[in-house]
Amino acid sequence: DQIGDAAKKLGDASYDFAKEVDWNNGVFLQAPGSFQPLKALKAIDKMIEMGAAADPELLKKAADAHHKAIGSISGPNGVTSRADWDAVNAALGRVVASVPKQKVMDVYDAVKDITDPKVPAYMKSLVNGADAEKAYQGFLEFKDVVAANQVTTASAAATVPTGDKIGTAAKALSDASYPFIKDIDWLSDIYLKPLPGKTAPETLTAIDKMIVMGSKMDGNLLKAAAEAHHKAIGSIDAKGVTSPEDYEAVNAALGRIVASVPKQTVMDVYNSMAKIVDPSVTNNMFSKVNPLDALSAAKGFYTFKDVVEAVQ
Ligand code: DGD
Ligand code: CLA
Ligand code: PID
Ligand code: PID
Ligand code: PID
Ligand code: PID
Ligand code: PID
Ligand code: PID
Repeated sequence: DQIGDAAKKLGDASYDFAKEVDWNNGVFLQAPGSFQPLKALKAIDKMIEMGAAADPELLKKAADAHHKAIGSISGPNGVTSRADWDAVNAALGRVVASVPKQKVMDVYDAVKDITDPKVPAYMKSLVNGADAEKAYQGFLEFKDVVAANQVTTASAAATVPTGDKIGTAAKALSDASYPFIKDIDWLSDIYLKPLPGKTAPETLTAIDKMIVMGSKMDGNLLKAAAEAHHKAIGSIDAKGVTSPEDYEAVNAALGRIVASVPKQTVMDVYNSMAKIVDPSVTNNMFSKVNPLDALSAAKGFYTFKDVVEAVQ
């Protein structure tokens, strides 16, 4: 297709740049400017809306392309192979083309709103500047091909199951855990801190398992989960906490996407995360909330998971 061909030209223009970026640099975990959690949540909300509008098949293929690209990483900078670099760009270009232009620009504008104007120049200062400009020129040509292949209307909303066992169980889980949700400081910057003692390649291994799980999920249910998160963001209070109803809808939606993949795929995520998350992290989280609320939430989760497993 045209986007695939254009991605090869983009690769010619950008792979030198890609090799020069230090993908293992911890700076990419930082907020791209001053820490503004509510504005950052707005930007993420725009990404969620774009994801919910995207073609689920193309999202799945983009996830697969990333998984494959992680497998061909080499060298100290963590760069993927030339072929996989092109395949990722092609897959993302197709995702972009599957949503109306305005949804893409809304993401750009919202991210721009939390990005210090000095950040792009700083990024450029870490690589060969001429190669960065060559890559950007390639992006500008690529985006014209994407725009020429872009849909003009948004896809239909997801179908949300009703009266299913997971929906009923989600009510009990939500009742048991909402007090805990209210105890958590959602606007803290602690969630942007590096995991103690873990390198980027180690962390990427666990993220890879999530990518694989995402790729196996039922596309309609994944879309529904994104829509549920978007709705929940719309009802947050000043402390970032969503309403009980929207919280319940998020739990139901996530239970359904978990049930749509094999158990082992879920356990692969859990086990790889358990390897990189030191117990001090969990204990620190626990120390900041009411312990009885946390224990009630945990009990609710362990009951919920049996219902999910039964329909998995
Ligand atoms: C950039 C963009 C990269 C900056 C990276 C910041 C993004 C961080 C995202 C963090 C989000 C949170 C997610 C994580 C949450 C964690 C949860 C725990 O360098 C601009 C200005 C605005 C930049 C900010 C907006 C970036 C938006 C990027 C997409 C967002 C999506 C992704 C988010 C991440 C999540 C992924 C899943 O656009 O951009 C560089 C540009 O900066 C440079 O400016 C451009 C002008 O826009 C353009 O108009 C033009 O002036 C150009 O061109 C210069 O500069 C000129 C000529 O016109 C060209 O022809 C050519 O010759 C060129 O010069 C050559 O120099
Ligand atoms: Mg990605 C984007 C890393 C998994 C879906 N992703 C980005 C970039 C960053 C990144 C490179 C955001 C920051 C930025 O804009 O820099 N993703 C990244 C990693 C992983 C991952 C490390 C780990 C596996 N992503 C992942 C998965 C999905 C996505 C699983 C779902 C399938 N990701 C996704 C989308 C988008 C990203 C939809 C974006 O739109 C965003 C992005 O790249 O926006 C431009 C700048 C970008 C780069 C350095 C890489 C692109 C290089 C282009 C082709 C040429 C360079 C041009 C110029 C020099 C700089 C960019 C200017 C900009 C205005 C265009
Ligand atoms: C400018 C000036 C003009 C010239 C110009 C110009 C530049 C405009 C630009 C630009 C626009 C632009 C847009 C970009 C958009 C990036 C969008 C990224 C989206 C990320 C998403 C992440 C996610 C997911 C995901 C799916 C999940 C939901 C999420 C489900 C159902 C200024 C050059 C024209 C870069 C969507 C993918 C996993 C949230 O206009 O003169 O330069 O860049 O998890 O959904 O699971
Ligand atoms: C524009 C203007 C509108 C019209 C429009 C428009 C286009 C927007 C577009 C577009 C946005 C867009 C985004 C693309 C992003 C591509 C990102 C590629 C990332 C590749 C990576 C590869 C890799 C790896 C990996 C992880 C490793 C690092 C690597 C570590 C820690 C402008 C059409 C709407 C194409 C990250 C995965 C293995 C490098 O908005 O008018 O057209 O395209 O090895 O991580 O090692
Ligand atoms: C400039 C002027 C214009 C011309 C121009 C220009 C240059 C702009 C540039 C540039 C922008 C730019 C951006 C780059 C972005 C790279 C993003 C990489 C993201 C990597 C990640 C990696 C990671 C992980 C991971 C999970 C870990 C955290 C991390 C935990 C809990 C100035 C040329 C356009 C290079 C996200 C995945 C392992 C961080 O605009 O005229 O030159 O470069 O380790 O999670 O640990
Ligand atoms: C233990 C001991 C026994 C008792 C026991 C026990 C506990 C086990 C547990 C547990 C397992 C467990 C699993 C959990 C799994 C969480 C998985 C999260 C996945 C996240 C993903 C994120 C993503 C996306 C997304 C889609 C994108 C890709 C991504 C596309 C196509 C120890 C109690 C049985 C909590 C997938 C969603 C946006 C990466 O066994 O005695 O306690 O918890 O962006 O994909 O867009
Ligand atoms: C298990 C054992 C195997 C069998 C198995 C199994 C089950 C795994 C499961 C499962 C995992 C799982 C995960 C669930 C997670 C639910 C998470 C809910 C999150 C809700 C949020 C709501 C909100 C917001 C929002 C953003 C705001 C904050 C809030 C800010 C900054 C165990 C079956 C495989 C159900 C976060 C979105 C508005 C609070 O593996 O043997 O069954 O379920 O307002 O952000 O303000
Ligand atoms: C313990 C002992 C057992 C019993 C037990 C127990 C407790 C465990 C606990 C607990 C675990 C736990 C975890 C918590 C996790 C909260 C995660 C919140 C994430 C929030 C995010 C917010 C954000 C943003 C956002 C984007 C911004 C960055 C942020 C940028 C660029 C010990 C009870 C089981 C509470 C990600 C979205 C706005 C950070 O196990 O016997 O009690 O709690 O602002 O992006 O700015």
